[in-house]
Amino acid sequence: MKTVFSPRHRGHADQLELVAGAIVPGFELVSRAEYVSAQVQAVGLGPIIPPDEHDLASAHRVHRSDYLNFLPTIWSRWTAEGRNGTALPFTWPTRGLRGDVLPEFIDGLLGYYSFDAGCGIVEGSWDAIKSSHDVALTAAALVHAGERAAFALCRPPGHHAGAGFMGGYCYINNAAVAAQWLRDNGAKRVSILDVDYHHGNGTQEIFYARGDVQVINLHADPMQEYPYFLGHADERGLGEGEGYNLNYPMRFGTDWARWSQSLDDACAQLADYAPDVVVISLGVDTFEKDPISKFKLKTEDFPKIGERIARLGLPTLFVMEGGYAVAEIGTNAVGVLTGFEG
Ligand code: Q9C
Ligand code: ZN
Repeated sequence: MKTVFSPRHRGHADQLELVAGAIVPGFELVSRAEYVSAQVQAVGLGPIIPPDEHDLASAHRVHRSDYLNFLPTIWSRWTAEGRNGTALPFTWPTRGLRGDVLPEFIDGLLGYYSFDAGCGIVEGSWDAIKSSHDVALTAAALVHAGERAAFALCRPPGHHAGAGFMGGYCYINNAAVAAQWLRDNGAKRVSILDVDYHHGNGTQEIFYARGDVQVINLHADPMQEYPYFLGHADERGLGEGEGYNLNYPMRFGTDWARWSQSLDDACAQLADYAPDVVVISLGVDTFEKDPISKFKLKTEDFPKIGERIARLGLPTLFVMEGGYAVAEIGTNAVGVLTGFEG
């Protein structure tokens, strides 16, 4: 299959994040995407092509316009206050505070448009965010044009980004925008299957009241793990979306034997929905050596994920999400893709 990849992700670099009471170098490293790209070449998965420029029309259909308009302005607002380094929020509109009045000052705006301090912004961030969006849509267009599958090597990732906020290293929800674009270009139903270790809270929120996009998440139980405040099994969709959101929370220590049972069940539900196309939110932070995660999948398990997805027999768009064991991220992510190809 073809891989779509942009070197413009490299400008999103050296971001700091808040971990266990300290501001530290972020886990979402430039080298992540470089290792995956190198492994695509090493195994001869297929050509690596650059993205086409896409407008933000489909993005505006899944994100709030005020949020999308804010994102490219963050760095200039930050530096206008004489600051450098990483732009980060430190206060958020939780219960008991006004969520309906937009502050004017950058610190208030950063908090208003985020749900954690996991989304640092540096000078090159917006260009990287936009390139990641373009990567997802270029790969979606390949599948739309008849390719059985395509790989969007997105960086930064997207699945924690909601309609109006960033969080968890995610700014634009690349998988959601791609799913919307596929709907806008002829697909009647789209399924998003999210296999990242963390619950894709943004994707769930965006499609929660819609029946035309099925969202299925396999993830660490939010009782134990980030993002903590969404991803429980009783979240099944709302209104027309009732029954089209499915969550498979799993406990710390989950291994292939348990995880693959959830995958099998999820694939059966997906097949029942009979979508025209499948979008896989491909995180490989389920790996046993991932530095921020607590599942136990082994390198040999990742090709089996791809094999199971291939058995659905549907056009498939893979969108890169998380995975922080940088030395193994290429082997594991590309392992899913070679497993898919058989
Ligand atoms: N010790 C994705 O995998 N930070 N995002 C957790 C860090 C949030 C992960 C605390 C992790 C977000 C796309
Ligand atoms: Zn993750």
